[in-house]
Amino acid sequence: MTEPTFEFTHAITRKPSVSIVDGLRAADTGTPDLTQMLKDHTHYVRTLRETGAEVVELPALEAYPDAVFVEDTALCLPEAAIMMRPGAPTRAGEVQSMAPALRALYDVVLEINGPGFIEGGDILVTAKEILVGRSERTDAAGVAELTKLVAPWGYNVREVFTPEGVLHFKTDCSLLDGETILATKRLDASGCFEGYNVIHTADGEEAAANAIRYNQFVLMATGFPKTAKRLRDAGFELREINNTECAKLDGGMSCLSLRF
Ligand code: CIR
Repeated sequence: MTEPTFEFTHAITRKPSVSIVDGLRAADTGTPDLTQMLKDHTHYVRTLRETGAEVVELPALEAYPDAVFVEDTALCLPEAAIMMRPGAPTRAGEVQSMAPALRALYDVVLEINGPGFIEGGDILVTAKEILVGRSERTDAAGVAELTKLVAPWGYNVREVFTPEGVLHFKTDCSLLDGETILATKRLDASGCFEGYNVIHTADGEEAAANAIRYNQFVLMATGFPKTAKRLRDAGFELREINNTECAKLDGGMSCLSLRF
């Protein structure tokens, strides 16, 4: 039986653009270096392909500095793709630029029409439900519209909350398998993962929480040895990828792809 939450045949990515230096960020920790980011992006795409999946690499979009973070533009389920409605005004136009790629691969493409907002980074699909974290980018109306759109397929959407000062729900957690979640202690403390197996990021390594399970691999950012050991000890096969440049823009492993 396939596990639709982490066994995938496709991914969509987008190359970073020269305008990446203007990407949104909560704090200035330095200008992202495009050459390094391109190198890391190539490594990321190659790693996804290593699993046998087909990876579509869309061209850079100069008009949208954050467009490399494709995850925020759509939710990809086995039954349909749902185009999001980003809460960041500078990112709204990215959705229509993603639409043709989704229509080429999906028979059913739906859309969040508003008035609410929702970004893919706030959505974690597990084996039993879809968790959506309200955040600065995702509001109650956005969650409500998604809930209605996915109900016909029997999905249960549960609204949860992204900790104050954290960009997206998945900034602080990732799915490792249908029932196992990697999370920061601060997010787990909210009680949102009751009933799941939770592996915590090590203290001081909170930025390791944004990882992805993609087929046989867990892709995580390099530089978090204690968390990496915890994952290896739990039996996961890791692929570590440099994330220093995306991290300057609050981005990580999940943000860089749509997976289905
Ligand atoms: C933003 O602020 O929208 C981008 N600089 C980072 C987006 C990260 N995306 C994600 O976590 N899914």
